[in-house]
Amino acid sequence: NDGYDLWLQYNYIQNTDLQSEYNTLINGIQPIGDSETIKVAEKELLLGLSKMLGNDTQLYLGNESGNNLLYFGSESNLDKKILSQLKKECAQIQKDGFVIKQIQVDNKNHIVITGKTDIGVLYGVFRLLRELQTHKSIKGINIVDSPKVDVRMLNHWDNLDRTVERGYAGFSLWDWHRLPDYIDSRYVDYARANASIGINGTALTNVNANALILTPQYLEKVKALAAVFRPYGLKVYLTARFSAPIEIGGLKTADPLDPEVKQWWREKTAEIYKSIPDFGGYLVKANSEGQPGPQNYGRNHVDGANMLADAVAPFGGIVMWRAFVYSEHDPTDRAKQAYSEFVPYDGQFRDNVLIQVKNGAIDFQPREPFHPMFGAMPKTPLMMEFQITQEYLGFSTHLVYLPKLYEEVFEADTYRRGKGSTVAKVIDGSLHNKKITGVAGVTNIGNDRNWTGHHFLQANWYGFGRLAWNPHLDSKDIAEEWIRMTFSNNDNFVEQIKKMMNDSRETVVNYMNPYGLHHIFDTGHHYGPGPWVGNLPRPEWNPTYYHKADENGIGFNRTKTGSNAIAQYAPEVAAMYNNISTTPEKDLLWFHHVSWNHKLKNGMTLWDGMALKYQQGVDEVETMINTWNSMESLVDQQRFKEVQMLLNIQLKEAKWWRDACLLYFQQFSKKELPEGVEKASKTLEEFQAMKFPFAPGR
Ligand code: BDP
Repeated sequence: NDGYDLWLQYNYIQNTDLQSEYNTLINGIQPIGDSETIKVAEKELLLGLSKMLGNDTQLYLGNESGNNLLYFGSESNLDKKILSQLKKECAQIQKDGFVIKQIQVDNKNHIVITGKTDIGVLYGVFRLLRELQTHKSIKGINIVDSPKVDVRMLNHWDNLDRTVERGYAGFSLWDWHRLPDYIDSRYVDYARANASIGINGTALTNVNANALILTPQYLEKVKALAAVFRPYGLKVYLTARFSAPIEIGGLKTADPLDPEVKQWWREKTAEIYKSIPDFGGYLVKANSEGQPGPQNYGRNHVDGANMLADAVAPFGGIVMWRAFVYSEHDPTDRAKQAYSEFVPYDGQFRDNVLIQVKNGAIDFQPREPFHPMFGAMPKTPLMMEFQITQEYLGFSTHLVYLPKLYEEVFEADTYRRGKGSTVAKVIDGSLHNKKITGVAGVTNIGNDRNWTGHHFLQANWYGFGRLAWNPHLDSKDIAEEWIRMTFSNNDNFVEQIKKMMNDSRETVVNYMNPYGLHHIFDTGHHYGPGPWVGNLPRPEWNPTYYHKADENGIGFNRTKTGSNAIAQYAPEVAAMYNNISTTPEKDLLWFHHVSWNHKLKNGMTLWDGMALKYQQGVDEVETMINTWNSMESLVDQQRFKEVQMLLNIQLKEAKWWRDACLLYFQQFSKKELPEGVEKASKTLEEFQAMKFPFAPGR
């Protein structure tokens, strides 16, 4: 098993009770409607049922008895007799939601999957297949579910030359050179996988955009991809390079208030919609890290975003304008910049603009407090941006179950409308009654055979999709679903692997960035530790800027006596973070510069506690290895071996992090390592001399 089939393994069900239950209750399938979407739903059912139940697909097509049929089709196509039994459930679903219900018609038992749209039906089909894959009983089944978020999308940071920025699973899936004529079957499997978890959008190109994607030559290729994705409910979005009117349009300016520029974008957009009528819209990185934007012309984010929003509005499109900005001219604290630049514009963006905000204020660190913008713009839809690819989490080598991180962010309380104003409620729109909502994930997918470079990191794609569908889900439950579908339904395996996945996020924090440390990665590629780096041209690119270690202590003072970044949070949250004794220790060094002798809650000094956290991280990777090794008999050889090798690399690298960081910080603390922390295997100088000119992902 090379992992290509992801969580859609559809393994044969050995359990005879379940076999007979499923075989009794699903005797044949009956599509209702003939759209492309209903056709792919039928195909998926035939594949899943025949593999799991060991039957010939023909069996499902020629059911003569008319009993125990599985009907699937949208409400408007259902027979009145059937529909009358689903009234209550159908009233509860919204948008692309679905109902799966066992009913009786004319004394015959049937299961019906329906929704308002055929896409909803397809989601229901995948849900039923999941019930079987995870060995749930379907007797009397009655499931009603709807997505809580409108736009659930992947962001590919894929370049036109097929390299992937921050990609660690091979090259881009999009074979631009051979498109549009050559359709890789993988495009279909990509769409299936996304539909199976409710993802309904994909931005194909890097946010550090190339204007060429908007030329006719490339749009024809995009059109071909959109055609493959359409039946699966997956809309295509593109990144819009702000200076495109100059680069490919021959204009002298890209000033968003210039009539010719506006006209150019209107025409370009109309051209796109002509060939891709369901095109989703634009994702834009502007005036960030050297990307062009409205500020180049003395304009602001509102001018830029609204200009594009007006171009897509006639077609129902949206603009996702990213808030990842930090200017080199603001000397105080990078963590404050996005908030300062965007919050004053609340209420000024068009209705079809979403501001896409990273989960934390710096940059996808192993742990960050939630971004202060969440909840702070009541009149503007804010879209969540998570990173699924592990730029700062050991690339695709380290086993880190990210839904745990996503859940922590969603559960954080902004207090913007009193206690219980969680980030999840900001994102699902319920806190401020938003008309449009979204969640984006920077994908970890490439053309590696197993898609994500590490079998376990498929779970991050899966879990991202599940949480985008419903940000209130429990990450442990998601892990369990994924394990059962991807590996095994063996209860012991499920329990132990679930625990391993669940703990893995805290483990990486422990061996990389304990107690709120952040951005101490080596330069550029971000592979491995580089806390010593302090000579880069922009201050906020340097790890030393973030940890501020000196003989007095370590950490970034963001309280009132420091950068006062805490003031960007609601008063309750600000007060909590301003005070060292109420700041959760996991965020300690994010908000405070703390003495090496500071007493932690466990009675240890900060230095001892920190050193022991690094050690704990290493020990936990050893535990992961032991857990995995004990599961050998329950996993196919290929996946077992590949995961085992990766875990061994993870252990090596966890030790590297521990040793390099502790040796470096020890120069300032001037203290011995506490008992229990292993001695470093190299000197600090040796660690500092390690260079990785060809580290992937840049
Ligand atoms: C940083 C990455 C960089 C991205 C940037 C972004 O290092 O490659 O272009 O974020 O999100 O995390 O725009």
